[in-house]
Amino acid sequence: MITSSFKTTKSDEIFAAAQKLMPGGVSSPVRAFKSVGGQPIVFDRVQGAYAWDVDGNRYIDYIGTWGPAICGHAHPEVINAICEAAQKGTSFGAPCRLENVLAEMVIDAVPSIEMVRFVNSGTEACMSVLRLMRAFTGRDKLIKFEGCYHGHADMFLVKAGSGVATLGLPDSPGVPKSTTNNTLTAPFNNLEAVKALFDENPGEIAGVILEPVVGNAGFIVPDGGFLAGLRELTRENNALLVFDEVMTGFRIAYGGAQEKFGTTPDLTTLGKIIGGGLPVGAYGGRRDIMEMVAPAGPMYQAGTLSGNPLAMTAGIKTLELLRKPGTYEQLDRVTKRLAEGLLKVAHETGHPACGGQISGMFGFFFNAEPVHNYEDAKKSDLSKFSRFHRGMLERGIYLAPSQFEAGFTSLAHTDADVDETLAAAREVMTSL
Ligand code: HOZ
Repeated sequence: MITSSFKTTKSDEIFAAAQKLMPGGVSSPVRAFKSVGGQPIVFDRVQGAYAWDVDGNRYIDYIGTWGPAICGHAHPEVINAICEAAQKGTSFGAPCRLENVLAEMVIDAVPSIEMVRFVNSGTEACMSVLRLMRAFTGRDKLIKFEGCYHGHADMFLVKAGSGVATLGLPDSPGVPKSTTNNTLTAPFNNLEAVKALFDENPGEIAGVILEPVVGNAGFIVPDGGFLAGLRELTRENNALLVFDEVMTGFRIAYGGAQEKFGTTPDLTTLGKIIGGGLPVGAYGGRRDIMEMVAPAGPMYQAGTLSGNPLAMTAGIKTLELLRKPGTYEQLDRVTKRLAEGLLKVAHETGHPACGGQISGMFGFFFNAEPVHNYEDAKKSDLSKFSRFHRGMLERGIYLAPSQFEAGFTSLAHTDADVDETLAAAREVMTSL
């Protein structure tokens, strides 16, 4: 039931003021709720599996700040560690022991990573890794997949997912053709299309970058053999394979998609969870490639706040919590109940739907046929999704405000939270 206390007066006031101060009233587009309609709600605080807005409404949060909050929001051990670290300063702009600690944890966990460079966001990690791919191979072209999102650097804004898919702007004005001429695209899960691109551009392609499990076109899993097939094709063509694990890293397994699916890329990008809720990104991989990065090698990339002690601390504490036995089993169990429950409710209330989950990452489309790529994802009933989203919001369930974003759970989500969510979903779907 919609609670009679569901009011958004303060959120509406704050958002109206924000629209005069910031483009679209936000600091990042998807959160403006443009594709689902209605006003976004303005958060006041978060804790565990929950978020509270400025009007006092409580939500079960399935975004988790877009992935980082895997241990639950504001985990006391993470917050205490950050507060303690802050006493010694927030940024050094000089080497710091904590960088070694987090680097070792990342190298131990992620199969492809022998050396790592910390940056400040997933976007920064992906734009840097592309420079490295080009520097190492001496080639300019790259292959990306339709609907995959690798941040907002110019050369990736071609048939991109996430916010640009949400707003129907898969390319962007302001990106010169000269920067995207070398960006080749293929449909996700289509090895033949990738092979054709290699055949048409012999000796010119630096590598292939992908989200091994797509989270920015909704949630799309790789078909059996797709990742291994890409590994083979890139090897045959002396090109690099890069997994963008900004979303999947430490989320679908401690070692990410590469551990889960047993395919090891040459390079990997990370973000979100490794910053424990503070801004961090990273790229890493084979030692011989990483040694090209300055000052070890000639490929330049730098950052004043990179490796800062606060972000390193939050990342270290988060990974310490995650590597305790049973965490991924718990995430998987709770999220499976949620994803299977949503599908069951949809089918029982007469709505074609498909979806799935891996560990604490899930997705759901109003689409009868399974989704293998971005074209399939676009066939979801987007108007129905918008109404579903609003109905869930009014019942205290905070879902990603876009069909083209994955959902995330945390170690703080309980069976009771899932039961409450499914009861709300049944009510909303019955009324659609
Ligand atoms: N682009 C991110 C989601 N895939 C973040 C969106 C936001 O923070 O608004």
